[in-house]
Amino acid sequence: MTTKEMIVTILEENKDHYFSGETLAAQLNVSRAAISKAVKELKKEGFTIDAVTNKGYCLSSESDVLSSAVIESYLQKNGYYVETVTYKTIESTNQTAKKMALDGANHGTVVLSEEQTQGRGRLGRSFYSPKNSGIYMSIILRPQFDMQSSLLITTAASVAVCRAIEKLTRIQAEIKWVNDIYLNGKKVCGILTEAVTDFESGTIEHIILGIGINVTTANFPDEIKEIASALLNSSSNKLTRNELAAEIIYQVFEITNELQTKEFMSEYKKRSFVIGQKVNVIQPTNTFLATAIDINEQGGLVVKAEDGQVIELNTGEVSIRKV
Ligand code: BT5
Repeated sequence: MTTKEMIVTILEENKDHYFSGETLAAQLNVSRAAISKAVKELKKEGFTIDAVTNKGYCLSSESDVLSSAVIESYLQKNGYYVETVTYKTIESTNQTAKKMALDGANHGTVVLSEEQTQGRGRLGRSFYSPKNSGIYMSIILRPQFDMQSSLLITTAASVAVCRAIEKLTRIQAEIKWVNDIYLNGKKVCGILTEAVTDFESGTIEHIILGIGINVTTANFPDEIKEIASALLNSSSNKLTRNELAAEIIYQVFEITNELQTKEFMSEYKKRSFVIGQKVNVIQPTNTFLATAIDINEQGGLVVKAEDGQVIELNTGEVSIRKV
């Protein structure tokens, strides 16, 4: 870690607490001039650091800048040593992560960005990703598990995101099959999983797990303002996006241990708000009304059509709307 990264990690983990230049210099074994120079650079990067004579430096509780050093530090405390890369702006973290995976990036590498200019949803849809208010990230996974278990990663990731949100905010978010997280009837998070398979062996080489969360996002564009919302109100928010991103990454790593046993499936069902609801099933060539009755062991949605026929829908090309 550079001096700058070490300072920001100390300050972010002790927000509103002052550290003198002398204390930081001694702790990091560098000169006070090096501390002062690093603080100046951090301010330029957007961190709100107060510098008060005789008290020292303090990161304001309003400061909320994504930082790889801070995220990695949170993860290390939980036993995960992975590389994270943070951009100010990028077309799509999934796209960059895919390139990095092809270039040999390690299992667990994470790409994050403050903003995406071409954030992607499923089936060619887009994901609105404005700067400074959301978390847009892609985790590269090189699965040790079989194909069937790998297919459940989106289902598992939805539970992992809910666990992280609940742990840090006590908010109980709900899941709309298959990949959306909802709060008070509005979407706050979407997940896009893309897998690269080895054609000859039929095994999965790597998975790009893309997660987009509206943390304090406001002013959604007209097309989505009725359906989209943010997880937190920016004025009452004390949680940093670094903490939330790190917790989500941690929960994703942890839940991959449940892929074979499928332990998380009962939690997925409990958190799912479509079971028992009337839904409109939208397939590429067909749309029909049905009642959602269950989620099967493969993460598929089991619906009962109006003619009584029970149909199991797989995640691929199907969308549902509540009616
Ligand atoms: C998704 O697709 O919701 C998956 C979104 C995944 C985004 C992440 S961000 C990091 C990574 N890099 C990427 O490029 N993507 C991933 P889908 O289920 O197809 O939903 C897309 C639909 O959600 C759109 O057609 C809109 O109706 C709505 N939508 C778009 N932006 C939204 C937002 N910010 N919040 C809530 N809803 C949104």
